[in-house]
Amino acid sequence: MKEQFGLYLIATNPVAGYEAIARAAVNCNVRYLQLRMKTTPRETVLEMAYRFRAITLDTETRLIVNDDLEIAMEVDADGIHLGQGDLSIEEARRRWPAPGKQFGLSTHSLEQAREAELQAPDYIGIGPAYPTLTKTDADPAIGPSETGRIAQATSLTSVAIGGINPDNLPQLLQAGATNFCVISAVNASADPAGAIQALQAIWKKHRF
Ligand code: TZP
Ligand code: MG
Repeated sequence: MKEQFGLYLIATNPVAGYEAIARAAVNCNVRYLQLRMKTTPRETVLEMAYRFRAITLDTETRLIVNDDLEIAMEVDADGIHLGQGDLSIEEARRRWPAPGKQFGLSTHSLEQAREAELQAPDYIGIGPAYPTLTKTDADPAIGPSETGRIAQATSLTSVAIGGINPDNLPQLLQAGATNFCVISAVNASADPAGAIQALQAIWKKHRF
């Protein structure tokens, strides 16, 4: 069953602070919250992952850890997000057999989305939909039409990502994207709850 939940939030360098953005996600019932601290020492990431676990425990918000399976397992997160060059979904599931854990995979083309169906992650990321400055090694943007086409073509739950903001979100949803993921549109805001609510309101109005 393809899930529809709207916003998937990644926490990376939030101007309001990591705990404030995590609390905002929980208060706004955001379905997925991913901790993504790529350039931070592992000890600090682990510490923050424990804090995120405490904030999201017994809430509607699923805590996903980016890249690091050991941290995800240690804090008993709800899942892990992996890229094309990371551990395979199969290997991650083998190493983390706890029931109900979510395994996400980034894809950048229809071909990769088709290939992902064979690996059966719980969801795929699709993008970058638009150019992004947040991920320095991001693939070239595939554009809203292609992002929407892949979201419609795949049998997997999907999340569009890359350069998404309140101005371009309607166009992306009209093109067929179902769920969407942002970093800067919420992390750059001093009022993360306000930014989340604005995006979710657009999603509710323009989803189909
Ligand atoms: N993967 C593809 S684009 C991207 C990631 C992690 C960055 C998204 O950040 P932003 O600020 O929403 O463009
Ligand atoms: Mg990765």
